[in-house]
Amino acid sequence: MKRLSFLACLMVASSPALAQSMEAEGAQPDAQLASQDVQAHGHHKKKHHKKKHKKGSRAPEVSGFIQAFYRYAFATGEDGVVDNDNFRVQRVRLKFKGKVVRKVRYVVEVDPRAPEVTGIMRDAYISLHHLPHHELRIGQQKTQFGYESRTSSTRLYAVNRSELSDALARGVTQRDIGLGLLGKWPLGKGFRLEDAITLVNGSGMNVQNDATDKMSVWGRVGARYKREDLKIWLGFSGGYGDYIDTGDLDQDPADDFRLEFKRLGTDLRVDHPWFFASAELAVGTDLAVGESEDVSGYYLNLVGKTPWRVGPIARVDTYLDEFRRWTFGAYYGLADEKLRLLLNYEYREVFNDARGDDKLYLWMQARF
Ligand SMILES: [Ca+2]
Ligand SMILES: [Ca+2]
Ligand SMILES: [Ca+2]
Repeated sequence: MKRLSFLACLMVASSPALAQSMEAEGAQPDAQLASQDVQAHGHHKKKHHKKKHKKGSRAPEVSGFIQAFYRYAFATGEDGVVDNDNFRVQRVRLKFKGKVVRKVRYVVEVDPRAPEVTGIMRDAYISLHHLPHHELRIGQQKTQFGYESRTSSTRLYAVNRSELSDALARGVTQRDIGLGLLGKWPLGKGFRLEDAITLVNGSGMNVQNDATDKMSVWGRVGARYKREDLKIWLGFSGGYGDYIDTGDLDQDPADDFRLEFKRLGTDLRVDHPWFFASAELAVGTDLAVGESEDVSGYYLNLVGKTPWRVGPIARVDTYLDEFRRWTFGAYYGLADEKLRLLLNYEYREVFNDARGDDKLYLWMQARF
């Protein structure tokens, strides 16, 4: 123990500047909040248990959330068939993160509710903070494209992610295995440059072998402007890679085929004391069995703010001309709050080329 602390002293003494920049900025809003909480709680005990606290700083920080909803389906479609109303635990996450040694941290996140074993492990990466303003992630992580797909569901105002997020802003799954380099550069005068790139297998979350001989690349470059209570983000994203599409028969490899994709996207976000607005557009091509198909989609999302932490929600999201959904409703609790409620009515104007069954959601989230 003595030897360890001696070594630590030596390391810190030999690079005071590095030691100061040790607490690199968390790349995820969630991570920031969680560490702020821990710091706030830890503060009171600091004086009395200084030694204990120091030792405990290597202990994992545990956080997580539960999201549950009640859903009612309306028979507004033309097929005369409608889903039963149901209760659902939409997501449960347990997150462990912490420091290994100086400038080396880790994140492990699990979803114990996942119906399939390949859905249980979510984030699982080691992060290195040796480069200025950057974090290098090694392991399973979200691929970087656009705004919504990179963002934790805990911060969104819709029960269901946009079709753009699900169908255009990612490969097989939202997370994949590989390398990620994520940076935030303060430029002065309220501007910040944001850059992020991920190089992954492309075969999907928790798939340890790559089914194709190509890696997939997802990246985004953008800027944030901040003045008093106003924040504006603008970003441009791209994606390129391939994967094995399982075709119509999920369990039968006979109809599997290789799909090569290209994506370009832009995202705009405004956060103001009176409202939050976000919009994304993504276009691209899918190339499979010698045929090329153009794909595109967009969403516009507007959230009103009031002094009572409640407000209205409106969103439209599309995919080609085969999908158009309007989401109207209300919320209690802003994006970073622990207790949040959502009321979402989904008017499924076009769902698989036809009028869909509308859905009503009453949703609740507790974060801990
Ligand atoms: Ca129906
Ligand atoms: Ca691949
Ligand atoms: Ca198949």
